[in-house]
Amino acid sequence: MSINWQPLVDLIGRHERFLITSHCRADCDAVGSEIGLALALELLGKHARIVNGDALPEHIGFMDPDDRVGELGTSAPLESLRGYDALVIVDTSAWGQLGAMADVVRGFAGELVVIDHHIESDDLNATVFRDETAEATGRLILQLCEALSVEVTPAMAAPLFAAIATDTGWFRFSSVTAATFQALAKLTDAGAKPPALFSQLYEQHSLARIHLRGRILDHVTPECDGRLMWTYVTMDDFASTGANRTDTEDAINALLTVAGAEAAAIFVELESDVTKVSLRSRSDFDVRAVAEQFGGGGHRAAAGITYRGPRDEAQAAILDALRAGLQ
Ligand SMILES: [Mn+2]
Repeated sequence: MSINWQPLVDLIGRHERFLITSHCRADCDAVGSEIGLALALELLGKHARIVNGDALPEHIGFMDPDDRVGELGTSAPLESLRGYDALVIVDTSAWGQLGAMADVVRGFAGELVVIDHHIESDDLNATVFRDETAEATGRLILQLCEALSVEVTPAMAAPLFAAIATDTGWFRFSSVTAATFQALAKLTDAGAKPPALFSQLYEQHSLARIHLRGRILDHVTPECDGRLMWTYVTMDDFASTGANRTDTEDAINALLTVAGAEAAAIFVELESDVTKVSLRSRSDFDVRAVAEQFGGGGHRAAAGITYRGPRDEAQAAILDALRAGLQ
């Protein structure tokens, strides 16, 4: 599927002042798409401003070296958002993900545009440019640049490369196609530096995170003849390593590197009676179905549960459901 960009090219030609936003808890695809689009509009002589509903997460601050991403209510007061001709929403089409920007979108008097690659979508009353087959919104912004005949600068190439790199897990997800690498080749030609971006994205962890990872790996236990791998983190693991909650992110994927593992689970003890559970599958096994039994949700291959109860209770109940599902 490919998008006909001409209506957006025409819309951009008609207007001068553009607001750009994305989902809260921005990731590299969100902010990379915002910055790439803002710089493209500026090369066309337009005014572009990025405002999100919350602050840019600290760990991706490197994506915004010129401090372009504003936060509604702090660096971007509500009254300063008047007088824009168009508001472009990138990398989401969900009211619930816009945070405080949802009210700005609802009350916006100018043209509303969505550029997105997600299947799940609300009607934002916008002109929508969507390609669910695209691995990242960043690649759609690159397509738009081509439609606009804007030459990609190094300042655009780096965030767009990071956008595609992170939404594909550094080019290893099933969403990756030849078009992914064609886009990456263009961005590398335009000045993106893959080794430096890899280091910024994946090699900036704290020592505490590595120590926590050690605990997590030490606790890995096989079930169902090795088809299921599970592990846990206790409040004491956090305290004794000095790691924080976000340091458990991505750890579960290490469990799926064991040969024969089809599914994985991690039980994170946040409080004595709150356990955060993440589930992954790399087979046909549907972990969302298990998550939904406990009030959680997600996707077939990645799902989560916030379990109101002690960790041992969560483990007993959810491991039972996983064993039953893997029979
Ligand atoms: Mn995305």
